[in-house]
Amino acid sequence: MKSFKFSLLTVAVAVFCSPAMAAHLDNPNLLTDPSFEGTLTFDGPPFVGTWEGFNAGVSSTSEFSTDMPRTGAQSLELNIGPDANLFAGAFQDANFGFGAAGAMAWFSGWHKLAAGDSGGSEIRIEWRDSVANTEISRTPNLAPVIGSTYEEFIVSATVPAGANSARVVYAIQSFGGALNQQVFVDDVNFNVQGVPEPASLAIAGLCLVGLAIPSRRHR
Ligand SMILES: [Ca+2]
Ligand SMILES: [Ca+2]
Repeated sequence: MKSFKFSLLTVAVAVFCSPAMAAHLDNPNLLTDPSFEGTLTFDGPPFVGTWEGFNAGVSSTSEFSTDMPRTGAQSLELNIGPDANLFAGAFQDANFGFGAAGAMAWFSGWHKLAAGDSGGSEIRIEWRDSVANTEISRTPNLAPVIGSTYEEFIVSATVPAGANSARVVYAIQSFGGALNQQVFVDDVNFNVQGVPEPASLAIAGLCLVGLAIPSRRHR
């Protein structure tokens, strides 16, 4: 009877703590305004707490628009006109603190092309030291083919030593030749495994205690 109770406890702890909490969306989202419902800024640093837009100027735009939200009232809308060497995008810095080296991190979201358009995008994480204001390294660009209905993208990476901040970047460009492209992005998420909200610390502690008890009994 005792071992049966411990089996149930083990199962309950395992289901609650391991697979579910390892999934990327179960870690707290470290981005501000992940659904692009606020205002896109073009005013330089700081880049924490708001989205910063950038574009090539002529025939290129970055904006929060109400044309194609996936959720809420707005999404990020990026446009480049029918010329080569144009670009448009947005980024935000998310600070997660020093000491996370080796932890898994994810930048995910949803995107779609305007019907009839073609071309891809460039999605990446730039790892930074926010104190020294330097870039440590960056992930290769994720360059998915985008469909005309909202699909999820995920850039997954390991936090490098020396980084305490991530600059998440979403951009479109026509450096390879003329495009006429309109892309919508919504519901983005950046999280680092093991960087919880304060409220999550109590749950993590319970998981450690729960997993420790049955393993000692089985010896
Ligand atoms: Ca939205
Ligand atoms: Ca700004």
